Amino acid sequence: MLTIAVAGNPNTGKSTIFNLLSNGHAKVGNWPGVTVDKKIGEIKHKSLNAKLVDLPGIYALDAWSEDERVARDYLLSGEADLLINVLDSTNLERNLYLTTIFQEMGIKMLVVLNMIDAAEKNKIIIDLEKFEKELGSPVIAVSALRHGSKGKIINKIMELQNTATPPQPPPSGENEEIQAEQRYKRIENIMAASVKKGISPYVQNDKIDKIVMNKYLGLPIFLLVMYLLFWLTIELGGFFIDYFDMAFGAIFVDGVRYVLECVNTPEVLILILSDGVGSGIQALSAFLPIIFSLFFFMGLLESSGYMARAAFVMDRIMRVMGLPGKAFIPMLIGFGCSVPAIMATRNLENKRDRILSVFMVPFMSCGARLPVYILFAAAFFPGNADVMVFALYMTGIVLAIITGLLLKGIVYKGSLAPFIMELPLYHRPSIKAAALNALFRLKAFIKKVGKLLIPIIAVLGVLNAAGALEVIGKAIVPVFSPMGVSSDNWESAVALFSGLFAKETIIGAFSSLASMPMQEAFNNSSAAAFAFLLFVLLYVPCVAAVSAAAREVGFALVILQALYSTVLGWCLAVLFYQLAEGHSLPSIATAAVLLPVTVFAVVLYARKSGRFG
Ligand SMILES: Nc1nc2c(ncn2[C@@H]2O[C@H](COP(=O)(O)OP(=O)(O)OP(=O)(O)O)[C@@H](O)[C@H]2O)c(=O)[nH]1
Ligand SMILES: [Mg+2]
Repeated sequence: MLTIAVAGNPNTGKSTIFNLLSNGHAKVGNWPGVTVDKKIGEIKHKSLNAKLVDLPGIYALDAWSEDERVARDYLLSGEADLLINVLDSTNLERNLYLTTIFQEMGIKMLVVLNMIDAAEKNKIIIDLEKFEKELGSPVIAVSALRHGSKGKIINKIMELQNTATPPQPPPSGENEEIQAEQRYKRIENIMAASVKKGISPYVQNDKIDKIVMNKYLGLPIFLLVMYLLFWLTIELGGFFIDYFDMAFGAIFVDGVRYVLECVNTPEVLILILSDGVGSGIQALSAFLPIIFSLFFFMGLLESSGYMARAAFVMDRIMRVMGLPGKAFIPMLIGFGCSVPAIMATRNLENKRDRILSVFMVPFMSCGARLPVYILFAAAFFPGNADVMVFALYMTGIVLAIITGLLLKGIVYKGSLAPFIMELPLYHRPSIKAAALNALFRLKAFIKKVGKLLIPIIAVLGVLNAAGALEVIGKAIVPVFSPMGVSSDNWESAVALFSGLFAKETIIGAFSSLASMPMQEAFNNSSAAAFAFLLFVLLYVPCVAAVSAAAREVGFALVILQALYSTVLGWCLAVLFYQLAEGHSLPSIATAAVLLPVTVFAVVLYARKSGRFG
């Protein structure tokens, strides 16, 4: 089968074209470094049947970071029969450098001038015929977002299948510097012959950037954007919660019970299926609108071009503390899900920065935790639920930064890699694309939760019916009593345990087990509820995140991270609850002692095992 690789500079629309050609769902976002691993798809169109490979963006063939290495190694392996070299039409001069290198490699290539819509908008005029002639490779111009581009690219691929591309003779210069100069000279000629420069698209950007990246306004604007993101998510998602709750309750609790009663099912089974699994599903249904709106608004934000600016703004602050600003992009992605966020750390050049990030990312509240917050906040803090949720998000960010500082200050001394990132052009986000993407991610969410939650709740239901769960729950609940979980609220302890598999199961497990509403279970104590949420925010990330992190930095470090975050979560939840309730200094003292002791132990272990360096 024909193998086609999509390659080019970062953020030129490679993954968008990959998705277009293969009906795929590769992650797309408007900043360099979105794709960090190669992704494989298939083109099935009329008579064309080919394997399609999406690669991380690169500027040249020298690789600095993990993702660049993936792209370079693949291209050098010679596995691809044809290369689709994607260029950003508004930035041809820069993008063509890689094209000249590809030509020298002698690989068959189709040059796709993408984002032609943006070029047109900025009055950049490209004479395609001349361009193609000067360059000496087949060229087409498209906008991946416009209708009809798929057919255009595929037709061209089919045309090319039977033609040979003569390799461009490599530059004759004896060292790299001279070779680079020769390439730039060629590019200059191509540009002069075929491209009329319009208004620089960067002028408009600069105006916006002067404000959003302003020394003083940058941070408040970033916080405002974050607040807006969650406020919109809560408003839109929250609006539908009750409808989903009612509809799913009618089907999965009452409906299931009715059907089972009709066929004379034993009461125990009805209890497990309708009150157990059914109410678990009902509780989770409340998540669907929230998850959808979170993904939707995150999608809009990710395609706008603001993420890279936020990283710059945060870089200034983090750099003062010795933390890399580039690590902030994985943290932002972590608001969606920790797994892709942990993967995104591959974009960092420094191994040490990557380890720091893997410790920091899980403190970002992921999409699975948000609904837990919202449901609790709605029950305990009606009226200012959004403020409470925002407070949790901020706590996460602050703790992530403190964690970075701790590691940085004690274990990972050393200088920072400079923060170099091309600022993308702002794009007007496409509502349709964001909605489709959110829908796709929602489906994945339902699949994952369905696979995990239903069996977990069923097992819990059986254990519960046998009376075993209460015994186990009551045995572990004392661990949580200092943070306000009373001994008759053992269901919460069990729910926390089930949250290890996926944090969204916390609510599902709780509702399927608990015989009373949330408020009663927590004795109407909002302090206890908030402490509980703090613990949910901080304790061990879910299995998926843990295993993703293990793949990136190894098992030992991940166990350390899990221990650290759980102990930290426990201490803070206890500290908060005790302070808020204004009693029992001993517990506060215990927490205050435990915290540094843990940190010390972590550091000691790290030093001794010599794993960091
Ligand atoms: N205006 C416009 N935007 C586009 C076009 N193609 C892609 N985009 C947007 O450009 C941004 C980058 O697209 P991606 O497909 O993620 O780019 P990529 O080349 O895969 O980027 P990396 O994986 O980071 O190297 C996204 O916000 C896309 O929606 C286009 O033809 N016109
Ligand atoms: Mg990509």
